[in-house]
Amino acid sequence: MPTRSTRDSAALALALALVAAAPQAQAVDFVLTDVGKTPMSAQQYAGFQAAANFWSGRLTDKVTVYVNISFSDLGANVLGSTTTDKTTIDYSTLRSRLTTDARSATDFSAVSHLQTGPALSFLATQGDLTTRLDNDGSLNNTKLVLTTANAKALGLTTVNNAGTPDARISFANAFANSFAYSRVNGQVPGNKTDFITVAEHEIGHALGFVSGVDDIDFCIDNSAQCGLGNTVGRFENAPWYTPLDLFRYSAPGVLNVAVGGSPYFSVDGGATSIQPFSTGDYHGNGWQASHFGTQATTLMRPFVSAGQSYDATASDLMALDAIGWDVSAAAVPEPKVYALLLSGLAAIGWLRRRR
Ligand SMILES: [Ca+2]
Ligand SMILES: [Ca+2]
Ligand SMILES: [Ca+2]
Repeated sequence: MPTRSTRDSAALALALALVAAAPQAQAVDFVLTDVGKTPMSAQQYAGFQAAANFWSGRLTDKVTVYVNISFSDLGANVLGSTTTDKTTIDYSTLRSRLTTDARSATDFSAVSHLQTGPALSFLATQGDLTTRLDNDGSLNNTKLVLTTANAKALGLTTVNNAGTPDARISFANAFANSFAYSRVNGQVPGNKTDFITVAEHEIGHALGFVSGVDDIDFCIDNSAQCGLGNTVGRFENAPWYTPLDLFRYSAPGVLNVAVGGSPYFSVDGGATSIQPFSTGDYHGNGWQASHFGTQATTLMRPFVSAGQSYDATASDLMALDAIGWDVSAAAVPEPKVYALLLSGLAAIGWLRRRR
């Protein structure tokens, strides 16, 4: 059965043929494949396509990201969930890729503040939930994990295709009727959750807005499930942390990938806080660490309230910029996005499923 993506490709090819003389802007391309038991309605699919188009309008890397999408049964109060394909990389290789990929002021600041040498030094949570300065050069210091989409943004090749997608994004059947699938004048009704906002958020995770702190947080209490023993040092000899974790600071010069605490996103070695991060579902602030904090309205904060509509803010774009995406210079968000304040409406969590 042809997928929607196949049909879209055909339509796109025709459109390109008709405007072949016009120069095409470079942009990240998404191949969406609906794999749900019950296929999405045309309206639902169009909502997801709008979210993908948003990112294509902001990111100029000439790469193709394969995303399988579906509606399925998710946990209570979970709107959407993303699982990603991942790959590992030596820290020194990652640093050199980030340096080669640098285009923006954010990038140049970010790479100039990266630690030198083959091994990172950071504050990290141990198996007994204590935190220590880990500068012992073991595998968790020298190797990192990144989503395959993030790897592509850094010019690395991966084996992904529609059969082995970069990400699988699911939306909750339970909320199918609570979502608004399109915006009217940029808004959704007060009693509806903006599907486009949720889809953009989940794509943000797929693109690499993820933290290894969540895996540590989970594996502290689920050692066997994580294939680990019970030693205090059980997190030492595997890669856990991500490119985004290179910008997780708790003070100037203090890289901090511990669960809990008060880490923030910084691209100048911790001197300036762009946004606080959330710090862990189980042993942190109650929200997965793969998010900004709850204080400000950002796309990558951990929840969205009914009636709210927003896209990536400057902070969200800066994070993706720093980890290897090329952000369009024209993509500076309108200042009004900062004026949105948390409403009193009940928040609904969203979840990045663990590996
Ligand atoms: Ca170590
Ligand atoms: Ca960049
Ligand atoms: Ca790039």
